[in-house]
Formats: sequence, structure tokens, C-alpha cells
Amino acid sequence: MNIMFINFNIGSTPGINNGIAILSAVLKKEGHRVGLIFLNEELGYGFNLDEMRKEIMGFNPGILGISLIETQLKYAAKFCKGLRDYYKGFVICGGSYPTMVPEECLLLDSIDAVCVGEGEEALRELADALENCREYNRIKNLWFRQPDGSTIKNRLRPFQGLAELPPEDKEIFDLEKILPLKNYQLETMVSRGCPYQCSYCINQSYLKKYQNLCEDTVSLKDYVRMKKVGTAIREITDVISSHPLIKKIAFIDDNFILDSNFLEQFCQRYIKEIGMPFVCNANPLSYSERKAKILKNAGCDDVRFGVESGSERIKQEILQRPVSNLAVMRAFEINKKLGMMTSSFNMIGLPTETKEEVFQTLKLNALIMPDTVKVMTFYPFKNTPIYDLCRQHNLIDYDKKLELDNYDTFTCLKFPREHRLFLQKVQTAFNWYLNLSLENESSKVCASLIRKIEEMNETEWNRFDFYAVDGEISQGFKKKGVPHYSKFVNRSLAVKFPSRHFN
Ligand code: B12
Repeated sequence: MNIMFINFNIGSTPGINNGIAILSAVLKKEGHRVGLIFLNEELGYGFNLDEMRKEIMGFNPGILGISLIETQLKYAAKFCKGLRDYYKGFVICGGSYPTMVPEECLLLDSIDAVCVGEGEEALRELADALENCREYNRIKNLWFRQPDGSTIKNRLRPFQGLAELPPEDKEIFDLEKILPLKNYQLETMVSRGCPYQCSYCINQSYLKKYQNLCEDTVSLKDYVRMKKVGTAIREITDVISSHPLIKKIAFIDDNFILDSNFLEQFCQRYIKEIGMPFVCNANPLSYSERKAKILKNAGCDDVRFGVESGSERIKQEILQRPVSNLAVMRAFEINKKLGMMTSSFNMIGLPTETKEEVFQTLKLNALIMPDTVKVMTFYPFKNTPIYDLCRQHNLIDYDKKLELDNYDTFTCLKFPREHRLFLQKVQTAFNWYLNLSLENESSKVCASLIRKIEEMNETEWNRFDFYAVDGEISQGFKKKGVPHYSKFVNRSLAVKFPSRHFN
């Protein structure tokens, strides 16, 4: 059967969708033909309904599979509206958003079914049933909309065993176009699930959903899984053998270092079979000098840590994230000692967060001095504990939320105007605030610039070309060799100069 996926990646950095990559591998193994429409302007494929129609008609899929995250819902809804004018096959959607709010996705025009949770077995069974004209209404993990408007809500099967899966089909993505946009870094994952219960992430609700809907009893232990070392290695070697320009591997798991045994075994094989520099995500709480040494010996030169906030109150009360500032400082200290780079991920614009608490986040970053710093604006995802908190306090501006494609720059919370302006200034100019602590020429220049922007009203701020000024002062500092942070490529990213980062 022909099965075509649609990946909505509009207005946000393109990347391999691991969900589609594994579904494609499973379906191809069964002999199906798999196609993909990857919507992303940077890849030269914007949201153009006529183009999509031509591609779909040309591929003639029996199943159209939409992979969806919350920020892309508006595009999927528009696409689904006119779809039935020309497409009569089966339409199903899956991904993090359909899993969090399946009832809402079932209401989208043209949708026949929603996949709740993991989709490998469900989609394989659906394709098989449709191909052989068999009954499919009882397939686990699938919810169906009936012609009379009623729904069938099947229970979920237990979490997918990763050992049974083939290597992902990353080649279904146009890697020739994606890789240059990622500085020739190949993104991959070695695990699924996360044991932490942070209120802003889907993990907590994801597990709860399974606990409520699964046919068997499932626990956190079942949710957090590692791939087979051999499969994780092969998913990399297969791609690098056909894309020789790849120069770095990025492990984008929530927490790459979670399982010590896996880490050791994987790193041993990685050195021998891949031997390329790599970067990974890690939670400061799971970090230790021992793990850092394993990483370093295997070629890891950069670890990305979720710092999130410098306010202990925000972390405990709002984010339910038990990672103290001390744990953060320890993790960064370990890397500094071993000569490894660090990246720090942060959020501002959190519910109940005060100006002082925003500054605590900047101060913590100034203390730990990461090589790159990302500061994003908080975005409440549906069905997460923090979303419920925001809703209870009537904090969400739903129209604004719908407008946002990603959560880099603008808040969709109903803060007073003056606080919104403050957040925009800090999110844009956070590198200048970091420079204040460097106690060098950049601190003096940035102190006076910060005074200037802090006094600006909304109109003045909107007219102010921050990026031109930042580029100019950064050039000057670079010429003189003055250490400083400047913005790089992405509006939410600042890089420390001098930097080994983009060599
Ligand atoms: C890796 C990752 C990325 C990668 C890949 C993105 C992608 N589209 O998959 C990159 C780095 C590019 C990325 C970017 C972003 N991400 Co991201 N990312 C993740 C992460 C850490 C893991 C996802 C993953 O690969 N899991 C493993 C695969 C195998 O699972 P899966 O994707 O869920 O797929 C399974 C099922 O969902 C289902 N399925 C999926 N699609 C389909 C389709 C059909 C037809 C069917 C039947 C089934 C099905 O079957 C799959 C196999 O079992 C999650 C966190 C998490 N815990 O899930 C966040 C997450 C998905 N990201 C999120 C967000 C918001 C973003 C960004 C908007 C961030 C930004 N500021 O720009 C961008 C958007 C990019 C885009 N438009 O796709 C949110 C989504 C929230 C939500 N409720 O929708 C998450 C959940 C993080 C969070 N905050 O909790 N991300």
C-alpha cells in the first residue's frame, strides 16, 4: 500500500521527525511504499495547498498520515478542511498533540482516526487491514470518528519494546537540504521517555495517559527505554556512510546520560565505529564526573543542560523541577574542569515569575558561563500541569497562542503590557545582560546600552534595531579580542566569544 506522511514544520527550525522515521522503517519492512511531504519554508516547501494536492494525487496514498505537534495545529486544520475535495483515502493523525488531546484532533475535518501514543504496531495493523479489506475498528491505540458522529476509543497497548524495532528510516527526509541548515550535525535519539515530572513537559501527562488507557498496568520503568546499542549505532552509521559531510552527531534525547550501563556500552562502540565529535542533552541531576569522563573519552565536546530558571521558587512551585542552582553549578563545573563545552537552555515569562526572578535566571547563567545560552519564552502545552495552572488563573491569551509557530520569542500569557515589554527586551538582549558580569570593556558598553533600552517605550523599542547594534559592537569586541556574548543565527541563542562552537 502507498502511505504518505505529512510533517508540519512551518515557522520552526527543520529537523528529522523521529516518529515518522521509525514508522516509515516499520512500514517499509512490511513492503509498503512510503512518501513524505515535509513542510518547511527553509527547505523550500512552504504551506502551499495546491502543491500539497499535486504531491498527494501524484503519490496516490491509501493512507495519509499527519504527524502533529501543538504549535502546528492551525496549519493542519487548514489543510484538512479542503482535503476531502480531492482525496478519498484514509486520513489519520498522530504525534505528541494528538496523544495529549485526541478528542480535539478527532474533530478536525477529514480525519478518520487518531493514534493515541506510540504508533508502530497500530499503523502497521491499519495498513494491513485496509489493504486486505479487513475490519480495523478495534485496533489498539486508534480512536475513530464514526459517520454518525460517535467515536470508538480503543485502549492502548503497552509501550513499544525498542529492541524489536528496525533502525529508523532517516533517509526519508531530504538530508541533503536539512544537514547544511544544521551545520552538518546529524540529530538522533537513543531512548524514549523521561523519569522526571517537570510540569511544562508532556512526559508526565504522557505516562498518565498510558496509565489510564492502557490494557495492562504500566509504570515509569516501562516508559523510560533505551534502544539496543547496535540499533542506535546503526542509525548513525547508515546515514554517515551516505552523507560524508556530516561532522557532528547530536543526541537530542531528553537526557542522554540517564542509563549508566547503556552509556558505557554505547560509548565504547561509538568510539570504534563512529569516532566523530558529538553533543548531547543532559539533566544536571543525573550528571557526574564519571559520566562526563565517559562522554569526553567517546568524543563528546559539548553538553546541553536544561537550566530553565535561576529562581528556586519557580523551579519548585511552578516547574516541579527538582534541579537546584547548586546542582546546575556542579554540572557546569565538571565540564569546565574537563575542558568540555556547555550549553544552557532557559525559559522566561513563566506564570507568577517576577522581574527579579527573571534576573536570577540571567545571574545564574552569568555565574556558570556557558559557551552558548538559549533563552526562550515559556509556552503552555495543553494537558500539561502548567497549562492547567495557567488556565485556572486565566493567564492564556488563546488568540496569541494560536498565532505562535514556536515558542522562541513571544509570550502568549496575559501579562500586563509593561511586563510583556520587559520580557521582550530581556529575551532579545539577554546576551547584553550576561556581558555585564564579564567585568571587561563589553560590560561597560552593554551597561550603557541596557540603560538605554530599559528606558524605551513600546514604540521606541519596536523601532530599535537590536540586531544591527549587537552585530556592530560584537565585531568591535572581536577585533580587540574582548570576551563577550553575541546573538547567533537564532533569536533565542547567544554564543560566547572566543568560542570553539562553530569551528
Ligand atoms: C526530538 C524532538 C524534537 C526534534 C524533532 C521534532 C519532531 N517533529 O519530532 C526537533 C529538535 C527538531 C524538535 C523541534 C521542535 N519541538 Co520538539 N521534541 C522532541 C522530543 C524531545 C522527542 C520527540 C521524539 O522524537 N520522540 C520519539 C518518537 C519516536 O516519538 P513521537 O515523535 O512521539 O512519535 C510516535 C508517536 O507520537 C506516533 N506518531 C507520531 N507521528 C505520527 C503520525 C501518524 C500518522 C501516526 C499514526 C502516529 C504518529 O508514533 C511515533 C512512534 O511511536 C519531544 C519530547 C518528547 N518527550 O516527546 C519534543 C516535543 C515533541 N517538541 C515540542 C516542540 C514544541 C518543538 C518545537 C516547536 C520547539 C521550538 N521552539 O521550535 C520544534 C518544532 C519542530 C516541528 N515543527 O516539528 C513539544 C511538542 C508539544 C506538543 N504538545 O505538541 C515536545 C513534546 C516537547 C515538550 N515541550 O513537551 N523537537
